[in-house]
Amino acid sequence: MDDNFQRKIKVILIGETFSGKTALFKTFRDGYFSASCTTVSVDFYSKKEGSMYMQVWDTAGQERYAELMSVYCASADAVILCYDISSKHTYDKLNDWTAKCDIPKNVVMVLVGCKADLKDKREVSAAMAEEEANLFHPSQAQVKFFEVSAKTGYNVETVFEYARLQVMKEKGIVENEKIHSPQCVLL
Ligand SMILES: Nc1nc2c(ncn2[C@@H]2O[C@H](COP(=O)(O)OP(=O)(O)OP(=O)(O)O)[C@@H](O)[C@H]2O)c(=O)[nH]1
Ligand SMILES: [Mg+2]
Repeated sequence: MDDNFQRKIKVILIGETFSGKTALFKTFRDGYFSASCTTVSVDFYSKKEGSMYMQVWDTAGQERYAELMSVYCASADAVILCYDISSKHTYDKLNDWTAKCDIPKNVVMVLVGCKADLKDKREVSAAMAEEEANLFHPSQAQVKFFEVSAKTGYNVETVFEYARLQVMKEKGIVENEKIHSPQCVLL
């Protein structure tokens, strides 16, 4: 393989405003939780993972940016669909977001209940989200469900690692190219 060639995985975060997308994005990027303001349009982050670049797009959840979502999602390898476990409203809006986004049929999708630390304010049960997760996929393919907390770091790495490995699996990409090397056979 050409050493200069780097494969890229595009992961996009979508969901209602205030659901916790930017906090999740920033905890993954920085390794710690910090205050976030509402996102304007989109933000990017690229991280090298093994032989790949994972490009994470943090989109704006405000209605006024909705028109751009189809453009952002068109080339997505993975979509992380976010809601806030303490806000039923953000869960109920998920279908609107998937409809607006024109998500590729073969996308890897992950359903993420953000702010898992706010258990005492919970409005969405994990059991319901897990049961309904596949319904959000454009081809009703499997949608893995996680609850995460950007504040405590709970499951943050797990979500992105799952998305990365699942995309690699779907695309038939092997992490270590040496696996393709011919075996040396001693005769
Ligand atoms: N307790 C707690 N608060 C969180 C967590 N994640 C985000 N928040 C808070 O929830 C609010 C909204 O978070 P954002 O990440 O900015 O939400 P967003 O989905 O990016 O919103 P838009 O950019 O408007 O689409 C902020 O006040 C965050 O500090 C979390 O894991 N736990
Ligand atoms: Mg944001």
